[in-house]
Amino acid sequence: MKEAKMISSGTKVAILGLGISGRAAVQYALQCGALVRVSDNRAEQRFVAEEGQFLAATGVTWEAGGHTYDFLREAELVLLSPGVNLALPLIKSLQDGGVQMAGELAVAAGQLPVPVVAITGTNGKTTVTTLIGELLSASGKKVFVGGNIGTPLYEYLCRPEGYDAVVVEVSSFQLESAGNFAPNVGVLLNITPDHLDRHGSLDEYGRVKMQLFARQKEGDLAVINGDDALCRTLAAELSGEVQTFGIRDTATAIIEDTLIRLKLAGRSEEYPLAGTALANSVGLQNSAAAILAARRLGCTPQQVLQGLREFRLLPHRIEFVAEVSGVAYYNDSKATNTGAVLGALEQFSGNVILIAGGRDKGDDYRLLREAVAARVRQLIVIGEAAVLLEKALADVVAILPAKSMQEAVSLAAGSARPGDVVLLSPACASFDMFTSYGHRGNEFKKEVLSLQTVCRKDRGER
Ligand code: UMA
Repeated sequence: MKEAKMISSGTKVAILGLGISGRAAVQYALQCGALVRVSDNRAEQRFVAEEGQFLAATGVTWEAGGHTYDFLREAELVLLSPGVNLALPLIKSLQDGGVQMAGELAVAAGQLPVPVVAITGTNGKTTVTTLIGELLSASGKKVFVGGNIGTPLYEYLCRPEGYDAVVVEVSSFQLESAGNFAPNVGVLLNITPDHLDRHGSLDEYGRVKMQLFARQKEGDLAVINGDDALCRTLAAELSGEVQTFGIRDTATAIIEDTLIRLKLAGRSEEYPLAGTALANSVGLQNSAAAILAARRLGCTPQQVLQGLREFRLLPHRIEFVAEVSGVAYYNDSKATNTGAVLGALEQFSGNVILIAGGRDKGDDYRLLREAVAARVRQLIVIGEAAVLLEKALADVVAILPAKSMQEAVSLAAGSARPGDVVLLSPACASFDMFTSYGHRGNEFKKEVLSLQTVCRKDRGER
């Protein structure tokens, strides 16, 4: 049921941060008839160069080079971009002055008249969001897929017509300002250390993740990873309906080798996934979560199985790039925390040449020690976190530093023997050397493919 809108004609709205989310917030607020102003921390010259066209087209009032109290206190409501840290003293001052704060989930709350599935977790969010979207589409539904995946929910709010369901990827940043947002199905995939530079501790990060379920009502469902100890502990506090997935026979969706067995309302359903892109430990967990959500939203077992079989993995997630001189190269640039790297290393039996490093997010790289000792023969470190990785792992693996992706791939090729795997799985953000994890992954692929060309030429092939 729809509730009163947070923004209506004449509401004074300030948007904090003009990125993907902020620009969509501006469009939505203007559509509602609000009086809109924008505040961004980019230096004015850069801000005008990057956003000038948008500012001119929308005609909004703006400030750049930082956020000021005087500019923002003119607003009744501040819409926060996910990248804005709520611990900023300015936010507290504005709240004390009676200004309301909201993120896109809070604005969307009560404005989503169709079933909503929201997916969070440290790793796998984008894959599971895409997968659930595809499973629902396969059952004939028109689905809006958005959120942290890259299409803000504001876009749905601007044009909601015709959709039968909303599937939204939700980050911990977004959950900090989620207001009354309550999905009909909330999915928690896993919790391992990430973004600790913002959340401060794993406990706090876990607490924020649980906000996904905080406002759920009777009839709503929480889907939780039953193999993840922290998820299990936190889920024990939930009072609503919970379904779990994992290898335990108490789970609602049990993973047995490459089969997923569902126990729903006393009936058993089987989803054999051998031979599909999802038939590995990470893929099976993601599939089990997606099956529970899709079945809850009315997809038939046949539609679900067909959708799972047709699913193709997204780029930069343990993506096979090429085989060069008997060595397989994999791009896992999306692995920006230790949990994701552990998941990737699990896919290989050993003889891994691992390329890792980038911008540190406060993760503890000692969590990698056991897996690296067991499976990695050579570690190549890049970026700002190189020293931290060396400190955490130098006594369990041989380490070489590289200054660029080209040097990293070249060193990896020099160390690798036929049968080895070269894996880019950085455990860090990309922004010290690249514009995004996608850029980093593409640079890796470019270097691998040029290596392949050189090797072919050396062998006299075309
Ligand atoms: N800015 C300020 N003040 C601040 C912080 C940022 O003015 O205190 C400005 C900066 O100039 C910046 C702009 O705000 O250019 C962008 O804001 P943002 O960092 O919130 O990023 P958006 O472009 O709006 O993208 C956000 C998400 N980004 C983050 O959470 C950091 C995107 O997730 C998301 O796809 C997009 O909204 C649409 O919903 C990215 C991400 O890295 C992919 N997410 C993290 C993750 O997946 O782990 C959480």
